[in-house]
Amino acid sequence: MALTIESAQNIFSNTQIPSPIPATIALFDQLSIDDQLAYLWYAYTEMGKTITPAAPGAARLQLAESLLNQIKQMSPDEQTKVMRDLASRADTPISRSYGFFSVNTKLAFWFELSELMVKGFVVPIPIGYQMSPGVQMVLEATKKLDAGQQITVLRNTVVDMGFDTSELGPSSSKAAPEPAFARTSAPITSIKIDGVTEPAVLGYIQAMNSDNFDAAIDLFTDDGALQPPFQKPIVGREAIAKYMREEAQGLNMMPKQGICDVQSDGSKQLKVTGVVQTPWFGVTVGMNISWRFLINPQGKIFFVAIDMLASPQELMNLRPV
Ligand code: ECH
Repeated sequence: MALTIESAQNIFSNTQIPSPIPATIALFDQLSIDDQLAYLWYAYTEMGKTITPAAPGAARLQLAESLLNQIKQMSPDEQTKVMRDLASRADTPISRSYGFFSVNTKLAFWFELSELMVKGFVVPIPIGYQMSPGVQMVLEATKKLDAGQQITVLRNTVVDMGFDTSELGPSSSKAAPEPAFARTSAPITSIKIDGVTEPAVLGYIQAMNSDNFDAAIDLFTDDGALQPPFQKPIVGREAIAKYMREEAQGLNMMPKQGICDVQSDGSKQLKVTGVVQTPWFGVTVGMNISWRFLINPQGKIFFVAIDMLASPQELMNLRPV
């Protein structure tokens, strides 16, 4: 029987518990634009008391530099308008430029903007703002999440800002190559996963942990797919390679345990749970995740889905009860 992405997406779906992350983002989406910006400010500064992101490298900041310089030169009212335009995904030149940024450049842009706010070059949020009950409610919901889930909420809201450029084709300015992300610690390359000896899985983790995306891609079938958390599958080696270069640099993947079900056609379904660290927060934040692999009878990865776990208990939840 031919493997299909649709059926692959459903492997181990009975072991998945809905994550509280989309529920928190749904509450955020209901806030007014000013409330959304205020929420992000409070959530980010509150979080900053225990964990702070590492400063993005100069090469990455350079990609956002022109926008940041324009904003620095604006009046406080104009600065507030730019932030509102970004949050409401308005069609303005700045919001379009932002829309073309990669995920990490979007994060670097806001990182730098928050620094400029603290230094007084950019108007802080909120000016004379009274926290609304809605913001309070989303902040309360956010406090109940673990640190890995909290940074995912921040990341996903930041990624969604700016004009939606997905229908526009490539940016007219030449696409700058994605700058390298410095690793915060030596890559973890000796991989042992309780219950899993599948070479494609071990090879995948090892390759990803040393940013060797060519080696990781070689493990996929030509029509293979990778489904990042809360996203649709990215199909085909070229598209996966582009995604990895943009978004998977500097990650530390620490799979702990897994299960492997061999199917009658010789394909294998594996679920592996463990912890991933992002170079933004290094060892200070661990995200509990699972990988669901479908390996074809020839030992190639046909599909892998990465899911954020609802809770640490789920790390052990490898069998449907
Ligand atoms: C201020 C107020 C105004 C509005 C805004 C503000 C600034 C906010 C800032 C936020 C910064 C947030 C950051 C978040 C970083 C999050 C990173 C995450 C990474 C998760 C990665 C995962 C990787 C999984 C994968 C695996 C694979 O096997 C394949 C690849 C891949 C305050 C000014 C906005 C500054 C820095 C959550 C889970 C395991 C799928 C990638």
